[in-house]
Amino acid sequence: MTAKELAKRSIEYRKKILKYIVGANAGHTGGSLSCVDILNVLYNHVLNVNPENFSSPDRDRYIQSKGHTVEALYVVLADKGFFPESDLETLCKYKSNYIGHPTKKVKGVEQNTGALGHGLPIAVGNAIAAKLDDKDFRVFTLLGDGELPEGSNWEAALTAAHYKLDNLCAILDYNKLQISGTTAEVCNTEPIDGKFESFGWSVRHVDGHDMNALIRTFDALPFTRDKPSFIIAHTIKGKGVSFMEDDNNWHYRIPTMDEVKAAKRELGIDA
Ligand SMILES: Cc1ncc(C[n+]2csc(CCOP(=O)(O)OP(=O)(O)O)c2C)c(N)n1
Repeated sequence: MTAKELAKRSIEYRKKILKYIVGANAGHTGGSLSCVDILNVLYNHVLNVNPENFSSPDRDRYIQSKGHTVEALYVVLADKGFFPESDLETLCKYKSNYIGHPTKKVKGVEQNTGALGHGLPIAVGNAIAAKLDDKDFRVFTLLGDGELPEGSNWEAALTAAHYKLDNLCAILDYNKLQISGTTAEVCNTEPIDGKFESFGWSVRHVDGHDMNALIRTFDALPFTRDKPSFIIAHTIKGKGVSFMEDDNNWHYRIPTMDEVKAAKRELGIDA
């Protein structure tokens, strides 16, 4: 898929994220719009994973550590054919498997997440397993900048470098906001690049909404032989809808029908 095609796909994904969040009357709107371009490029350009090979031990692994933005993951997995999109009409409804955080009951989901700070340690374990089994699959995990203070991340970061996990890539959805304020106010982790470099990772920055830049960055993996790779993807919470962008009220807020119409107009889709 070309960068232009990917960009078009992201508009569709954004529209669907809003649709299913409104249908569920639940969901993490801002954070899903923040990370969906990264998921788009991962699933449509990078990952060797699809509904047919999902039970193969050789598939690539994607673990969404910032599990609360599961709506972005669901719309991408539905688009890739892991389950019928109509399943998402049950999102957050009684007895549905499509709950508000990733669960392995949903095909395509590698790991249950949502309690922040678990994705990177699990990804490290998967990457070590690949090395031990002499397998070529790669492991990717998406972290939020608000979850970085979790101590488990730093233990995992040390371990990844120690075991020279160049089959591992962690991507940071660096939108500078978390649940109750800016990440800098709540618990400052800056300088993030310097910290990961000092822990033995190879780090690059990228615009997390620029398809060409994301493609180039993922194509360059691993950035350094024998080192795990860390991508700081600069993003905007609520990206694509001007009145949601960089406004943390949208961390967990459901748009009204009028707001959905306005959002769709902005996205260039008939309301
Ligand atoms: C262990 C744990 N502590 C607290 C929470 C509550 N929580 C849910 S989302 C969130 C903020 C996460 O911020 P970030 O990862 O930056 O997500 P984004 O702003 O991109 O949505 C927090 C603290 C949680 N899910 N898990």
